[in-house]
Amino acid sequence: MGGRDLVVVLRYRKAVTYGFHVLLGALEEHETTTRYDVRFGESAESAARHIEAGLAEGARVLVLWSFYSPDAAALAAELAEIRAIADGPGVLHVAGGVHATAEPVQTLDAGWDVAAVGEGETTLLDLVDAAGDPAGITGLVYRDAAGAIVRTGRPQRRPLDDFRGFSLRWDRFNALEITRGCVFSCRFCQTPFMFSAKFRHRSAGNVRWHVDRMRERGLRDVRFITPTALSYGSRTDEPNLAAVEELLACCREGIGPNGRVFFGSFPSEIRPEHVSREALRLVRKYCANTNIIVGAQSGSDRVLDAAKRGHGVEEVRRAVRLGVAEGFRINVDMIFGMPGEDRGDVDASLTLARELAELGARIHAHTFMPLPGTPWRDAPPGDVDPETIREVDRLSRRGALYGHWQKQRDHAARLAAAAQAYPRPGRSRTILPTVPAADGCAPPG
Ligand code: B12
Ligand code: SF4
Repeated sequence: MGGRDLVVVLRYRKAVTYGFHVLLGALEEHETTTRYDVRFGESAESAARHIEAGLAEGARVLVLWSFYSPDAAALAAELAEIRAIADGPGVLHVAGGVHATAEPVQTLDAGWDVAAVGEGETTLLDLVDAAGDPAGITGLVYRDAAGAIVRTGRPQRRPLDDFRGFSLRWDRFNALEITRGCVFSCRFCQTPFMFSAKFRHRSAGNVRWHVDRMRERGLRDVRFITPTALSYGSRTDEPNLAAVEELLACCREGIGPNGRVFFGSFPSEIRPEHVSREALRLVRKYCANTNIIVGAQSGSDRVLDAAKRGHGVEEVRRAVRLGVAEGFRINVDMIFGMPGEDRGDVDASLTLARELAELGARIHAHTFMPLPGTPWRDAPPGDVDPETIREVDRLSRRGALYGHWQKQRDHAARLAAAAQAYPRPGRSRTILPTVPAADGCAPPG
């Protein structure tokens, strides 16, 4: 067991795993002189035990955390718990992912030693090469000995084909990321700000390599991570159906007769204006899903404009009708409580929800959350009045509506309080648009 320079402990939670799997996929192919080992801390207690063991072996211990904003506060409490059990100068807690990227200083103040910002592949490989010493590694934010914030800059954004989309060595599989970044810029969403406002697609050949490996391992279901499914292969806001067909055909063939391909269902939602008969027929031809998810977000064109969605309500109606006509079950994402939404807008959303439910769609209701890393980070938390809640409940009882929108109300309030505690330079809550503002799926998470 001895002779290791570095023990990498993942605080591995079932809720958020994909980012870690992608990082492990990059690590398994990386040649380094550092002698390291990776261990999975599936609970606070097991993470603490791995840290203790690493220290006992005389290794430096790099503890990696990956989480989204709503979990940040609870995990900060867990970090303190772990530190109370196992800690030492050789232990470095690094938080990465969407929250750490958007709020690095909040992350440090919450107790982590280092915040990793942006895409993590090269950052992690550099950290492993340096046996866990963060000094000078690009993509990090930390405090120096005097307590001043050090920012080492954003890591390079590399082509998706450069790294594996899951980990063979550690046997960790997930929906395959086929597209990173997004040309739309919906004000409630972090994706284009995290990964850039351009699409980067994994090539069909590279996707096929992954599908072949999955089949060899006896895995049967192929799913995709993408901000907007029908944008695969496109550089613009228009779909590229030829590229989509090439992708689906090669996955269908690769996974074999007993396998299944899912496209247009979570986590690969479809924008409403991209829904066409031709696109739906491609899904039916190659895929196993009988449902698709379409992002509507609001039944008010005014709110959609303010959110810079890049489509209107009519496109949503058309998408649902087409989907139903082609025999799909349609799930429609809607957000209640968006900034500037007034009673008339809420009524318009409820009317649309009822109309789509009549057509046979199911509404996936969300409460607006002012998410870090989005243009609406400083907006007031989404609130939903009792009357709307009653109507939404009626739709839920009919099975026409689902979602964690009540829980999201609590998240929203906490995020708004955190945003107020960390005002962005030059910004204040008063500059929020109460309505129109004119940039462009569903809340992808
Ligand atoms: C898949 C997904 C989910 C899945 C996750 C499944 C899983 N087992 O991992 C599920 C359904 C659980 C989910 C849930 C939610 N999600 Co979600 N989800 C996504 C989605 C579509 C893809 C995320 C992903 O895996 N991307 C691919 C991986 C490779 O990217 P990544 O995780 O960011 O990791 C990279 C970097 O961040 C970094 N990195 C990540 N971790 C670490 C750690 C270290 C140490 C380092 C160095 C680097 C690093 O390196 C990775 C490779 O470059 C994104 C939108 C998008 N297109 O990105 C939303 C997104 C992440 N979700 C979001 C949200 C808000 C939620 C929910 C709160 C929504 C809700 N229903 O209430 C919940 C919260 C769940 C929770 N407990 O935290 C937001 C997060 C914004 C924020 N600031 O928090 C996003 C960005 C969408 C949006 N609206 O903007 N989600
Ligand atoms: S909501 Fe979807 S389309 Fe809009 S910016 Fe986010 S990922 Fe892109």
